[in-house]
Parts: sequence; structure tokens; C-alpha cells
Amino acid sequence: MLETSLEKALTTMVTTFHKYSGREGSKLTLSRKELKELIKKDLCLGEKMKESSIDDLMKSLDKHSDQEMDFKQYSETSLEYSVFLTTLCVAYNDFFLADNQ
Ligand SMILES: [Ca+2]
Repeated sequence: MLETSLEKALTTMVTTFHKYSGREGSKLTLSRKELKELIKKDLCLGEKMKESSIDDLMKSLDKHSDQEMDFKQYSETSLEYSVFLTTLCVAYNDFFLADNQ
């Protein structure tokens, strides 16, 4: 059976996290350096993000204050991002429907 686009998206989320989390320290958490690499290399917006913005992001995600982010914290961030994307999609769809009436 072919993988659905949703399954592909989920697989990408998991493999992207582990692609960076295994580089230093614990293989199951992202250090600040690993998170920075992930943001810079795997997010189009990453190149434009300032160091201070990445620091702020890490601080807001690092709920255990141990300078590491586990998969749960990472998925919560992505969830917020996906809610943002979903909101954009709904707005775009409304615009599309209104334009085609
Ligand atoms: Ca790590």
C-alpha cells in the first residue's frame, strides 16, 4: 500500500528530528546547536531568523530548562506551526470559493 501524504508528513517530522538529534549529546533530544542546524537547514524561514530569535524559541520550548528539547516539545512547536498553516489554508479556501461563485 502506498504511503499517504499525511503519513509522509508524519514520517518527515520524525526523521527530521532524529537527523539532527543524534549529532551530539543525547540522541533523543535536540541541543541548542542541533535545533539551530534544523531551523537553518530544514526551514525556509530559518535563513532569515536572527540568533536572538532562535535563542528565544529555544527558551520558550525548553520547558525543563535543561538546554535540550525532546520530541514532545518539538512536536508541540510543529503543531503550533501546523495550526497556523491550517488557518492560512482555510482562509485561502474561503477566498477560492468566493472567487469561483
Ligand atoms: Ca542531541
